[in-house]
Amino acid sequence: MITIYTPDHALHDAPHEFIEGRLTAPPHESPQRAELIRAAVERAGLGPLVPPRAFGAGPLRAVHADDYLAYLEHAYERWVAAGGSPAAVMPDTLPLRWMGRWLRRAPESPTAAPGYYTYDLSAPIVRGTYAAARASADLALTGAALLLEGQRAAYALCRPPGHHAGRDMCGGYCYLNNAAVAAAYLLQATNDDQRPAGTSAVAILDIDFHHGNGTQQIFYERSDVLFVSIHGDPARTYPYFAGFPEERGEGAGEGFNLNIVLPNGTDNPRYLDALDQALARIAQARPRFLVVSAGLDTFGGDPVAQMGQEASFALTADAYPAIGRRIAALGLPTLLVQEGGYATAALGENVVGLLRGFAGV
Ligand code: OKP
Ligand code: ZN
Repeated sequence: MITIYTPDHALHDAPHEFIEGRLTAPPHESPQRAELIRAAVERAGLGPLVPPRAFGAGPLRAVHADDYLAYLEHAYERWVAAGGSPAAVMPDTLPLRWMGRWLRRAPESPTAAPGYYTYDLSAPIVRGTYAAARASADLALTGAALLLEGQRAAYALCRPPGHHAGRDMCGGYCYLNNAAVAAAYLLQATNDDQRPAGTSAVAILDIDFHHGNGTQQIFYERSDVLFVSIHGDPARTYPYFAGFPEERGEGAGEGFNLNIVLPNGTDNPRYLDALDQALARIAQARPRFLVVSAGLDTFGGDPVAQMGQEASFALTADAYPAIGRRIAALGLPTLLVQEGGYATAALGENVVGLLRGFAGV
């Protein structure tokens, strides 16, 4: 298994995060996570570690709005120049339902613009955030390119993660949607006109504990990318406002979005059953490529999944090799993209378990 890695992830190092009204430090999504995973992957001798190639902003535009990309690139310097706290960009005014009618464009003020492009208080922007997010997307794109060149699989050790980032919104530690960008890039190798009805050229399987609301939004009205997500009940956990089973896609995308919700305390057997159901849907779509949003926060005791009184899963380390094996059994060229996973003592071994299971070693 090829792992694509860059130390540039560390350019994104947020000073704090809000959890239930408390400003807490350090944030759960930290540079240490990626370094722990890199060390474990190296120790396990799973295969080469390769650096990303530089793709430029072009492939990002297939997924993200131009104004959002420009915002992300300049948000920090403009915020600081306008008197915002140098600790991090963080909105203080968020347009909610009643403002929808008048919500057409971002405010010109650099201290107000974050309210337009941010939907929670879990996505602070610091000086290096944009560079790190670009590097993270380049990892996923490099993995996609390797699949196009004939590799069976690749693992992009992405950080910051991506699956909560929408077309023009950051949130939930995510700025650029790495999995979505890779999926859109893989579409270039597929011929849409010749695709039989009911099939998708690319499938995204999201196994992070949290629903991939950004990915769902990006592909909601499209049939060329099937989105299947297994996650905690949004009635009881982040991202709260999306991820329900009745969200099945719209227009041309109807039937190409599948949300599988599992209860609080879900254990290995229950999870693997749901995974089989997800994989059956993917097999039915006969995609040419699979992108996996690989979050490890389904692990029992994960501190982000288990925030406050909220629901979480109870998978053990044994689950991850089994998950990897089952995904590999689809027989598709597969890009694994790192998403969440915050139980740092077990994170490296759980990633290794997933990759070993996939590789059958
Ligand atoms: C990112 B990923 C709960 C606040 C939650 C954000 C969690 C982001 C999870 N009240 N904050 O692992 O899917
Ligand atoms: Zn998560």
